[in-house]
Amino acid sequence: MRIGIVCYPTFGGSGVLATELGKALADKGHQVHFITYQQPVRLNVFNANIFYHEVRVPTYPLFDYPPYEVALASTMVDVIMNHDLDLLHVHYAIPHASAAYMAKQIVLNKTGRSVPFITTLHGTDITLVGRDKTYEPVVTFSINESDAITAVSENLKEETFKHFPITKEIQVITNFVDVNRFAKKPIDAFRKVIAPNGEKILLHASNFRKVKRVDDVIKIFAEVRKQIPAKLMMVGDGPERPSTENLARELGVDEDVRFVGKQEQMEEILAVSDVFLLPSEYESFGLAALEAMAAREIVISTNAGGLPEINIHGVTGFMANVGDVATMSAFAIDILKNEHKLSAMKEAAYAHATKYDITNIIPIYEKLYRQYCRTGDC
Ligand code: GMT
Repeated sequence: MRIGIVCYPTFGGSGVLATELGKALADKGHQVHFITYQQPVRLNVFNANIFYHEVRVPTYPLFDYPPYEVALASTMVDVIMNHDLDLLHVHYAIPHASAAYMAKQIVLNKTGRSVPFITTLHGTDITLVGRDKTYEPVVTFSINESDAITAVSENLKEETFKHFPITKEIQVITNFVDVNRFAKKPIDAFRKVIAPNGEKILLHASNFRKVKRVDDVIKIFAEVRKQIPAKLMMVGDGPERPSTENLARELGVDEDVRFVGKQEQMEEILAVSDVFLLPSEYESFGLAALEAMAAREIVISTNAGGLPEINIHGVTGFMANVGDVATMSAFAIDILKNEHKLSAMKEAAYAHATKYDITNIIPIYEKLYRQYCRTGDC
């Protein structure tokens, strides 16, 4: 099949997922065309089946806001027509679904061909941004106009129906992980650099937005640090980072916390860590937690959104209510003091992650594509 993938090219979960999906489809012989404003961060391999089309947004002094959605829809039209795409798969509704709708109408008008588009809902496009009444009518319309709609968790499907008048079925296709890539042997030398005296290593990775409650990560670590020699790695970057660094200083744990910024080789970092902390206000799924589990790391998270669908309390990690720092700290202290239980739970986390292995999920997307593919030979 010839598939167009539209996503955010940054470190966010939806872009990561879309890129990994495209790479896997290309490996299976499909022709994949990424349409984004930048090379996606995980699109770091050469594959003859992968094409990248940059969306350029010409500026003009009149524009306070360059019309990205228009540029995106026009690029979609160009790629559909010149590469004879069978379908478009857009990740994150805003503004990708409405741009896809526009592109579809233009191609239909020009050629009489109806090119299907599939919209995958990822999280904040529904639970945060999309619900803003400035965007809601366009979001609702373009989701309903999608030929197929998928959501990355049961929780996100429920949230979508709760907050938008959606008239179509939403298929849940969960996020996935390439277990082979993440189940790496820890590099001892690397572990020693971070924890020279054999300290336990806790990890958090996100885009440091409010919804991630990064302050809670520092507060949990400060409690753990009172009882156990430990280090904390903070991966990623975003608006909350400066205040989080301040908090680490205020709580006197800054010597043991490393803010390492955005990292491409997450698997090396995950492999040496013991506990992944994700105290988010909301996660539709929590892809970062799944990648951690695949790397044999246990997850201590909140029970918000779709997290209970992947983090099994007492098996793959532990959960508490949003903001319940005391309980999350107690879970972390308890498990880090019990080496035997920690090892067993790490294996359980890994075993659970294998259920979400990329090889199980890609065929589900291929099946969906075949249902909508315009040519009979798909
Ligand atoms: O987590 C973020 O803020 C980034 C965001 C995105 O769209 O890039 O992530 C959302 O999509 C991910 C991939 O499906 C999910 O794993 C995340 O849970 C979800 N984030 C939220 O719902 C806050």
